[in-house]
Amino acid sequence: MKIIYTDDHRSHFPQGEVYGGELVTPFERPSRMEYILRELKARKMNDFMAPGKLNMATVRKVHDKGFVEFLENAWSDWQKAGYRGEILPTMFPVPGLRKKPMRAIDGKVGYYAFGTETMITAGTWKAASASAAVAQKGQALVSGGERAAFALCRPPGHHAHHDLYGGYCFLNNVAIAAQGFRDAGASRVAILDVDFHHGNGTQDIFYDRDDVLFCSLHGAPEDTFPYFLGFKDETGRGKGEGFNVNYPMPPGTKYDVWGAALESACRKIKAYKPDVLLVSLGVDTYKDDPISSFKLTSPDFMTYGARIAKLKLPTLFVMEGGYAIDAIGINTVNVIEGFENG
Ligand code: SP5
Ligand code: ZN
Repeated sequence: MKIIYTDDHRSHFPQGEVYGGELVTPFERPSRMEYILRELKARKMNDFMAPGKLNMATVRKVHDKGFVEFLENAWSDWQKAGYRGEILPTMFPVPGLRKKPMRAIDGKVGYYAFGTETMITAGTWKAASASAAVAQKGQALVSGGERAAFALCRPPGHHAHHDLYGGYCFLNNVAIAAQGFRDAGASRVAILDVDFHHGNGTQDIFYDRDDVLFCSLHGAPEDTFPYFLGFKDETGRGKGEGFNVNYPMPPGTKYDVWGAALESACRKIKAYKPDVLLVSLGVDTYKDDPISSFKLTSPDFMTYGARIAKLKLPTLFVMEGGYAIDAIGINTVNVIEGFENG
Protein backbone atom coordinates (compact mmCIF):
# COMPACT_ATOMS: atom_id res chain seq x y z
CA MET A 1 0.00 0.00 0.00
CA LYS A 2 1.13 3.53 -0.71
CA ILE A 3 2.27 5.52 2.32
CA ILE A 4 2.15 9.31 2.26
CA TYR A 5 4.70 11.07 4.43
CA THR A 6 6.72 14.26 4.79
CA ASP A 7 9.37 15.37 7.30
CA ASP A 8 7.53 18.70 7.70
CA HIS A 9 5.84 17.35 10.84
CA ARG A 10 9.13 17.91 12.69
CA SER A 11 8.58 21.65 12.80
CA HIS A 12 5.84 21.08 15.41
CA PHE A 13 7.49 20.16 18.70
CA PRO A 14 6.37 22.36 21.58
CA GLN A 15 8.60 22.46 24.62
CA GLY A 16 5.79 21.61 26.95
CA GLU A 17 2.47 19.93 27.59
CA VAL A 18 0.41 20.73 30.68
CA TYR A 19 -0.02 17.36 32.38
CA GLY A 20 -1.04 16.82 36.00
CA GLY A 21 -0.04 20.39 36.86
CA GLU A 22 3.44 20.00 35.41
CA LEU A 23 4.98 21.03 32.12
CA VAL A 24 6.24 17.80 30.58
CA THR A 25 7.73 16.91 27.20
CA PRO A 26 4.70 16.44 24.92
CA PHE A 27 3.54 12.84 24.54
CA GLU A 28 2.75 13.74 20.92
CA ARG A 29 6.34 14.17 19.72
CA PRO A 30 8.22 13.88 16.39
CA SER A 31 9.97 10.60 17.29
CA ARG A 32 6.59 8.84 17.04
CA MET A 33 6.99 9.04 13.26
CA GLU A 34 10.54 7.68 13.35
CA TYR A 35 9.38 4.49 15.09
CA ILE A 36 6.56 3.96 12.61
CA LEU A 37 8.84 4.58 9.61
CA ARG A 38 11.44 2.17 10.96
CA GLU A 39 8.88 -0.61 11.37
CA LEU A 40 7.34 -0.02 7.93
CA LYS A 41 10.78 -0.32 6.34
CA ALA A 42 11.65 -3.39 8.43
CA ARG A 43 8.57 -5.10 6.95
CA LYS A 44 9.44 -4.01 3.41
CA MET A 45 6.64 -1.50 3.14
CA ASN A 46 8.57 1.02 1.10
CA ASP A 47 6.05 2.59 -1.25
CA PHE A 48 6.43 6.17 0.07
CA MET A 49 5.07 9.31 -1.56
CA ALA A 50 5.26 12.99 -0.68
CA PRO A 51 2.09 15.08 -0.32
CA GLY A 52 1.18 17.82 -2.79
CA LYS A 53 0.15 21.37 -2.03
CA LEU A 54 -2.72 21.73 0.45
CA ASN A 55 -6.06 22.47 -1.23
CA MET A 56 -7.39 25.23 1.03
CA ALA A 57 -10.82 25.27 -0.62
CA THR A 58 -11.49 21.80 0.81
CA VAL A 59 -10.11 22.80 4.22
CA ARG A 60 -12.54 25.73 4.33
CA LYS A 61 -15.51 23.41 3.74
CA VAL A 62 -14.88 21.69 7.08
CA HIS A 63 -13.23 24.51 9.07
CA ASP A 64 -14.28 28.05 9.94
CA LYS A 65 -12.52 30.78 7.95
CA GLY A 66 -11.53 32.79 11.03
CA PHE A 67 -10.23 29.65 12.73
CA VAL A 68 -7.91 28.79 9.83
CA GLU A 69 -6.65 32.40 9.70
CA PHE A 70 -6.06 32.27 13.45
CA LEU A 71 -3.94 29.10 13.14
CA GLU A 72 -1.94 30.60 10.28
CA ASN A 73 -1.18 33.85 12.11
CA ALA A 74 -1.21 32.83 15.76
CA TRP A 75 2.56 32.64 16.18
CA SER A 76 3.33 36.04 14.63
CA ASP A 77 0.45 37.66 16.60
CA TRP A 78 1.81 36.10 19.81
CA GLN A 79 5.28 37.45 19.02
CA LYS A 80 3.83 40.92 18.37
CA ALA A 81 2.20 40.82 21.81
CA GLY A 82 5.70 40.46 23.23
CA TYR A 83 5.30 37.01 24.75
CA ARG A 84 8.35 34.79 25.10
CA GLY A 85 6.70 31.43 25.69
CA GLU A 86 4.61 29.14 23.53
CA ILE A 87 0.93 29.76 22.92
CA LEU A 88 -1.32 28.61 25.74
CA PRO A 89 -4.87 29.84 26.47
CA THR A 90 -5.72 31.33 29.86
CA MET A 91 -9.44 32.13 29.46
CA PHE A 92 -12.27 30.34 27.70
CA PRO A 93 -15.77 31.54 26.71
CA VAL A 94 -17.40 28.82 28.84
CA PRO A 95 -21.19 28.97 29.34
CA GLY A 96 -21.92 32.09 31.40
CA LEU A 97 -19.35 34.18 29.54
CA ARG A 98 -19.87 35.41 25.96
CA LYS A 99 -18.27 34.03 22.82
CA LYS A 100 -17.71 37.26 20.87
CA PRO A 101 -15.09 37.95 18.17
CA MET A 102 -11.78 39.00 19.76
CA ARG A 103 -9.09 41.54 18.84
CA ALA A 104 -6.45 40.48 21.41
CA ILE A 105 -4.43 37.37 20.57
CA ASP A 106 -5.01 36.07 24.13
CA GLY A 107 -8.75 36.34 23.56
CA LYS A 108 -8.48 34.63 20.18
CA VAL A 109 -6.53 31.74 21.67
CA GLY A 110 -9.24 31.09 24.26
CA TYR A 111 -11.92 31.55 21.59
CA TYR A 112 -10.44 28.84 19.35
CA ALA A 113 -9.03 26.37 21.93
CA PHE A 114 -10.95 23.78 23.95
CA GLY A 115 -8.16 22.84 26.34
CA THR A 116 -4.71 23.66 27.68
CA GLU A 117 -2.53 20.66 26.88
CA THR A 118 -1.86 21.64 23.27
CA MET A 119 0.71 24.38 22.70
CA ILE A 120 1.11 26.26 19.43
CA THR A 121 4.69 27.07 18.48
CA ALA A 122 6.60 28.70 15.60
CA GLY A 123 6.38 25.68 13.28
CA THR A 124 2.90 24.48 14.18
CA TRP A 125 1.12 25.84 11.10
CA LYS A 126 3.78 24.44 8.76
CA ALA A 127 3.41 20.98 10.30
CA ALA A 128 -0.39 21.04 10.65
CA SER A 129 -0.95 22.20 7.08
CA ALA A 130 1.51 19.58 5.77
CA SER A 131 -0.30 16.91 7.80
CA ALA A 132 -3.61 17.88 6.18
CA ALA A 133 -1.89 17.75 2.77
CA VAL A 134 -0.72 14.20 3.58
CA ALA A 135 -4.35 13.18 4.19
CA GLN A 136 -5.45 14.93 0.99
CA LYS A 137 -2.84 13.08 -1.05
CA GLY A 138 -4.06 9.77 0.38
CA GLN A 139 -7.60 10.73 -0.56
CA ALA A 140 -6.55 11.59 -4.12
CA LEU A 141 -4.80 8.22 -4.49
CA VAL A 142 -7.83 6.27 -3.26
CA SER A 143 -10.21 8.43 -5.32
CA GLY A 144 -7.95 7.59 -8.28
CA GLY A 145 -8.50 3.85 -7.80
CA GLU A 146 -6.00 2.63 -5.19
CA ARG A 147 -7.51 -0.11 -3.01
CA ALA A 148 -5.95 1.49 0.09
CA ALA A 149 -3.43 4.07 1.28
CA PHE A 150 -1.86 5.09 4.57
CA ALA A 151 -1.64 8.83 5.35
CA LEU A 152 1.11 9.05 7.95
CA CYS A 153 -0.20 12.29 9.43
CA ARG A 154 1.40 14.23 12.26
CA PRO A 155 0.16 16.25 14.09
CA PRO A 156 -3.03 14.22 14.43
CA GLY A 157 -6.44 15.70 13.61
CA HIS A 158 -9.53 13.98 15.00
CA HIS A 159 -9.98 16.28 18.03
CA ALA A 160 -10.06 19.45 15.87
CA HIS A 161 -13.61 20.82 15.52
CA HIS A 162 -14.99 23.11 12.83
CA ASP A 163 -13.54 26.02 14.84
CA LEU A 164 -11.58 24.59 17.79
CA TYR A 165 -8.13 23.09 18.29
CA GLY A 166 -6.93 20.85 21.12
CA GLY A 167 -6.00 17.29 22.02
CA TYR A 168 -2.76 17.71 20.00
CA CYS A 169 -4.87 18.48 16.88
CA PHE A 170 -5.16 21.64 14.74
CA LEU A 171 -6.67 20.76 11.35
CA ASN A 172 -8.93 17.72 11.17
CA ASN A 173 -7.04 15.60 8.64
CA VAL A 174 -9.60 12.80 8.37
CA ALA A 175 -12.48 15.27 7.94
CA ILE A 176 -10.55 17.12 5.23
CA ALA A 177 -9.97 13.82 3.44
CA ALA A 178 -13.64 12.81 3.84
CA GLN A 179 -14.73 16.11 2.29
CA GLY A 180 -12.21 15.51 -0.49
CA PHE A 181 -13.83 12.14 -1.25
CA ARG A 182 -17.24 13.80 -1.47
CA ASP A 183 -15.90 16.49 -3.79
CA ALA A 184 -14.30 13.79 -5.97
CA GLY A 185 -17.69 12.11 -6.46
CA ALA A 186 -18.23 9.69 -3.56
CA SER A 187 -21.90 9.76 -2.46
CA ARG A 188 -21.42 8.30 1.01
CA VAL A 189 -18.27 8.23 3.14
CA ALA A 190 -17.81 6.22 6.36
CA ILE A 191 -15.31 7.13 9.07
CA LEU A 192 -14.26 4.52 11.64
CA ASP A 193 -12.34 6.07 14.55
CA VAL A 194 -10.36 3.48 16.52
CA ASP A 195 -8.16 5.90 18.47
CA PHE A 196 -8.52 5.47 22.26
CA HIS A 197 -10.00 8.97 22.52
CA HIS A 198 -13.36 10.04 21.16
CA GLY A 199 -13.10 11.78 17.78
CA ASN A 200 -14.95 14.82 19.08
CA GLY A 201 -13.78 17.06 16.25
CA THR A 202 -14.83 14.69 13.48
CA GLN A 203 -18.20 14.17 15.19
CA ASP A 204 -18.69 17.94 15.44
CA ILE A 205 -17.89 18.55 11.78
CA PHE A 206 -20.29 15.93 10.40
CA TYR A 207 -22.98 15.93 13.12
CA ASP A 208 -25.68 17.43 10.89
CA ARG A 209 -24.81 15.43 7.77
CA ASP A 210 -26.09 12.15 6.35
CA ASP A 211 -23.41 11.87 3.65
CA VAL A 212 -20.72 11.00 6.21
CA LEU A 213 -21.26 8.22 8.76
CA PHE A 214 -19.08 8.56 11.86
CA CYS A 215 -18.45 5.60 14.20
CA SER A 216 -16.08 6.00 17.18
CA LEU A 217 -14.78 3.40 19.66
CA HIS A 218 -13.29 5.10 22.72
CA GLY A 219 -12.82 5.50 26.45
CA ALA A 220 -16.06 6.65 28.10
CA PRO A 221 -16.06 10.44 28.47
CA GLU A 222 -16.87 10.24 32.20
CA ASP A 223 -13.43 8.64 32.65
CA THR A 224 -11.20 10.17 30.05
CA PHE A 225 -10.24 12.94 27.65
CA PRO A 226 -11.99 14.74 25.92
CA TYR A 227 -14.54 14.33 28.78
CA PHE A 228 -17.34 16.49 27.42
CA LEU A 229 -18.29 14.67 24.22
CA GLY A 230 -18.51 11.06 23.05
CA PHE A 231 -21.54 9.77 24.97
CA LYS A 232 -23.72 7.04 23.56
CA ASP A 233 -26.78 9.25 23.17
CA GLU A 234 -25.03 11.50 20.61
CA THR A 235 -26.59 10.11 17.44
CA GLY A 236 -26.57 13.11 15.07
CA ARG A 237 -28.90 16.06 14.46
CA GLY A 238 -31.48 16.92 11.81
CA LYS A 239 -30.55 15.21 8.54
CA GLY A 240 -27.58 13.72 10.39
CA GLU A 241 -29.77 11.84 12.90
CA GLY A 242 -28.67 8.19 12.96
CA PHE A 243 -25.34 8.86 11.24
CA ASN A 244 -23.21 9.30 14.37
CA VAL A 245 -22.47 6.21 16.44
CA ASN A 246 -20.45 6.23 19.67
CA TYR A 247 -19.10 3.18 21.50
CA PRO A 248 -17.82 4.44 24.86
CA MET A 249 -16.07 1.72 26.90
CA PRO A 250 -14.70 1.57 30.47
CA PRO A 251 -11.06 1.67 31.59
CA GLY A 252 -9.42 -1.76 31.36
CA THR A 253 -11.33 -2.75 28.19
CA LYS A 254 -9.72 -5.73 26.45
CA TYR A 255 -10.14 -7.06 22.93
CA ASP A 256 -13.16 -9.26 23.76
CA VAL A 257 -15.30 -6.18 24.42
CA TRP A 258 -13.47 -3.82 22.03
CA GLY A 259 -13.63 -6.34 19.17
CA ALA A 260 -17.39 -6.76 19.72
CA ALA A 261 -17.83 -2.98 19.42
CA LEU A 262 -15.74 -3.05 16.23
CA GLU A 263 -17.97 -5.82 14.87
CA SER A 264 -21.06 -3.70 15.55
CA ALA A 265 -19.46 -0.64 13.92
CA CYS A 266 -18.45 -2.70 10.87
CA ARG A 267 -22.06 -3.89 10.46
CA LYS A 268 -23.34 -0.31 10.61
CA ILE A 269 -20.76 0.71 8.04
CA LYS A 270 -21.67 -2.18 5.76
CA ALA A 271 -25.39 -1.37 5.98
CA TYR A 272 -24.62 2.27 5.08
CA LYS A 273 -23.07 1.09 1.76
CA PRO A 274 -20.37 3.75 1.62
CA ASP A 275 -18.22 4.32 -1.45
CA VAL A 276 -15.14 4.65 0.71
CA LEU A 277 -13.90 4.06 4.27
CA LEU A 278 -11.60 6.28 6.30
CA VAL A 279 -9.96 4.90 9.42
CA SER A 280 -8.82 7.34 12.12
CA LEU A 281 -5.97 5.11 13.22
CA GLY A 282 -4.80 5.79 16.75
CA VAL A 283 -2.94 2.99 18.50
CA ASP A 284 -3.29 4.45 22.00
CA THR A 285 -5.68 1.57 22.80
CA TYR A 286 -2.49 -0.42 23.52
CA LYS A 287 -2.12 -1.85 27.04
CA ASP A 288 1.07 0.11 27.82
CA ASP A 289 -0.02 3.48 26.46
CA PRO A 290 1.05 6.10 29.04
CA ILE A 291 -2.09 8.29 28.84
CA SER A 292 -4.80 5.72 28.00
CA SER A 293 -6.50 2.82 29.76
CA PHE A 294 -7.52 0.12 27.27
CA LYS A 295 -5.69 -3.21 27.20
CA LEU A 296 -5.23 -4.22 23.56
CA THR A 297 -2.18 -6.36 22.83
CA SER A 298 0.06 -6.07 19.77
CA PRO A 299 -1.52 -9.13 18.04
CA ASP A 300 -4.98 -7.57 18.52
CA PHE A 301 -3.96 -4.80 16.11
CA MET A 302 -3.29 -7.37 13.38
CA THR A 303 -6.66 -9.02 14.10
CA TYR A 304 -8.62 -5.83 13.72
CA GLY A 305 -6.73 -4.77 10.60
CA ALA A 306 -7.96 -8.01 9.00
CA ARG A 307 -11.54 -7.33 10.17
CA ILE A 308 -11.49 -3.91 8.53
CA ALA A 309 -10.23 -5.47 5.28
CA LYS A 310 -13.31 -7.75 5.23
CA LEU A 311 -15.47 -4.69 4.56
CA LYS A 312 -13.91 -4.77 1.08
CA LEU A 313 -14.05 -1.01 0.71
CA PRO A 314 -11.53 1.42 -0.75
CA THR A 315 -9.81 2.47 2.47
CA LEU A 316 -7.70 5.38 3.64
CA PHE A 317 -5.90 5.01 6.97
CA VAL A 318 -5.16 8.34 8.63
CA MET A 319 -2.71 8.34 11.55
CA GLU A 320 -3.98 9.78 14.85
CA GLY A 321 -2.64 9.00 18.37
CA GLY A 322 -0.45 6.40 20.10
CA TYR A 323 2.09 7.30 22.76
CA ALA A 324 3.75 4.05 23.85
CA ILE A 325 6.65 5.04 21.64
CA ASP A 326 8.61 1.78 21.63
CA ALA A 327 5.51 -0.17 20.50
CA ILE A 328 3.89 2.43 18.24
CA GLY A 329 5.64 1.09 15.13
CA ILE A 330 4.73 -2.54 15.76
CA ASN A 331 1.09 -1.76 16.60
CA THR A 332 0.53 0.63 13.70
CA VAL A 333 2.15 -1.62 11.11
CA ASN A 334 0.28 -4.63 12.55
CA VAL A 335 -2.99 -2.93 11.56
CA ILE A 336 -1.69 -2.25 8.05
CA GLU A 337 -0.30 -5.78 7.65
CA GLY A 338 -3.46 -7.35 9.06
CA PHE A 339 -5.46 -5.33 6.52
CA GLU A 340 -3.22 -6.30 3.62
CA ASN A 341 -3.40 -10.01 4.48
CA GLY A 342 -7.07 -9.91 5.54
C1 SP5 B 1 -4.82 12.42 19.07
C2 SP5 B 1 -4.85 12.06 20.51
O1 SP5 B 1 -4.70 10.89 20.85
N1 SP5 B 1 -4.98 13.05 21.41
C3 SP5 B 1 -5.04 12.78 22.80
C4 SP5 B 1 -4.99 14.01 23.62
C5 SP5 B 1 -4.99 13.68 25.08
N2 SP5 B 1 -4.52 14.77 25.83
C6 SP5 B 1 -4.82 14.78 27.22
C7 SP5 B 1 -3.88 13.98 28.02
C8 SP5 B 1 -4.37 13.87 29.44
C9 SP5 B 1 -4.04 12.52 29.93
N3 SP5 B 1 -4.56 12.21 31.21
C10 SP5 B 1 -4.21 10.83 31.47
C11 SP5 B 1 -4.37 10.38 32.85
C12 SP5 B 1 -3.60 9.09 33.00
N4 SP5 B 1 -3.37 8.77 34.36
ZN1 ZN C 1 -5.93 9.35 21.17
